[in-house]
Amino acid sequence: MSGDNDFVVVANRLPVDLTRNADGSESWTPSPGGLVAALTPVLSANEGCWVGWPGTPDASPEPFHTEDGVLLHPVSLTEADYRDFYEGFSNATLWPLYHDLIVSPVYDRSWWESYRDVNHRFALEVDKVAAEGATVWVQDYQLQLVPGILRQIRPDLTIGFFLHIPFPGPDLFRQLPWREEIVRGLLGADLLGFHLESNAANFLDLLRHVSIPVEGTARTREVQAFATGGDGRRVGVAAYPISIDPSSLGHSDEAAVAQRRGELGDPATVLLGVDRLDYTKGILQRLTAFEELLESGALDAQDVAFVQVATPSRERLEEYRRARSEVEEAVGRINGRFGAIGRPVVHYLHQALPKRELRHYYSAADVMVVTPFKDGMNLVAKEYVACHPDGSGSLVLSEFAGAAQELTQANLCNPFDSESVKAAILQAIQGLAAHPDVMAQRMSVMYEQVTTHDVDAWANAFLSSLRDARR
Ligand code: ADQ
Repeated sequence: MSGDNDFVVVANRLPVDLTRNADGSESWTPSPGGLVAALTPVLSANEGCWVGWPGTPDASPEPFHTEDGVLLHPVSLTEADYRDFYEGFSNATLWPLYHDLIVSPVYDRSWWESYRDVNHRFALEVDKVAAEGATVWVQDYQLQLVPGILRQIRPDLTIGFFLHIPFPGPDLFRQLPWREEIVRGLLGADLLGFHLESNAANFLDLLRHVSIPVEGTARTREVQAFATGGDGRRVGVAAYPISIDPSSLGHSDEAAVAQRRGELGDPATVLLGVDRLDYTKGILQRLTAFEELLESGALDAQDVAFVQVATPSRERLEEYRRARSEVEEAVGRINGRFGAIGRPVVHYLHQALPKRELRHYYSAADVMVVTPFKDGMNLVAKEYVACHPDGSGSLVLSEFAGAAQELTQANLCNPFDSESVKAAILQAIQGLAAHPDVMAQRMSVMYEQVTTHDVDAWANAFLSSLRDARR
């Protein structure tokens, strides 16, 4: 079967969420992510279609066109699919395995069967909408079998795949009982994209380990490596570091910044953390480092405020519930020890903020603290930098975030070592006071990097390699 769309994006989620209202009616809320912003122009220029889950179990809405002329084609997931495919195999097996076992992955055969089944259904939906010879771009770890299934049923398609999270070293990946199926699934693509050269190199090492022929070393898009798919096809492998759409952040002004700082009690220094509440992000460890700085007297609670915004995430999973309760316990303890009535030292929000509001906090923060144990890229670090065109502010960044490869002028730290996190926070605060010109120069270098390597550049680079891959 084939449809009439020349360009199809397939992702676990559609770029809009279906919400069921209290009166039983349904409405769509856009999710304004960078990926959506980057892909919408390509999709609307190419009679494009986005295939994905509408965000509510057991919902089967009809396909519809957005104002930009993009066809949204929903894939229905049952409550059981959500539990086994999404929460189970995607987020309790693959997510911890690909993030270097920060918690232990659970290997459960019934979750794997659900993953395989849901990947099949996604591929069949793509088959319905993709025109003869169309380009299909598959996104992320939830859909790693889709390229292989599509290759079988639709050899006419050009298929790209991009992994948004790290790819682990071969010794870790080999733990996965279904490792061969996943590799075969990925090799159905014409081009496999990773954030970093090291992720691509891990994938190529794995292939060598299982005697799949590989030519070259994956580098940037100019220097791809090639693996050999099951049918002898060449599969390009390269790194395409994702970025942000700086214009989507809007503008902040002095009044908005002054208002946010005033609400915090006008401290000398505002520190900020913004994350999905995920155990990979190192939120507890950064709060503990902050607490130790207060305890030692290196920081004075009168002079500082720490704002931590944490978006609720995957809340039915045990490890996420534990991460949340540990973070909330630490916030309470730190405020109990160092706050005063009406003057907490940590301001904690467990909610998603509108981008406009987030922008004001990014602009108001003197020091952004980004301390994941492992992160594919980390867009928050790039968003903060993009909100400081005048060179103000300072970034504390984990060496284990993909973004550290590009944002080399940040105060880099090792999140596994609390001394290193503390030293980076102090360096940032003291640097702003003692060497403002040097700090401004460093922020400006990073601003230039983020604004010249934006999400459009990322999408164009990947799609141009994908066109070359099928020539
Ligand atoms: P995430 O793990 O979700 O992404 P990140 O890259 O930081 O992490 O992106 C989070 C996005 O959500 C940012 O755009 C941020 O502004 C927004 N966000 C976070 N907390 C928010 C809040 N409280 N309110 C509103 N918005 C909030 C995965 C990978 C990353 C990779 C991206 C893109 O884990 O490593 O960078 O995909 O490939």
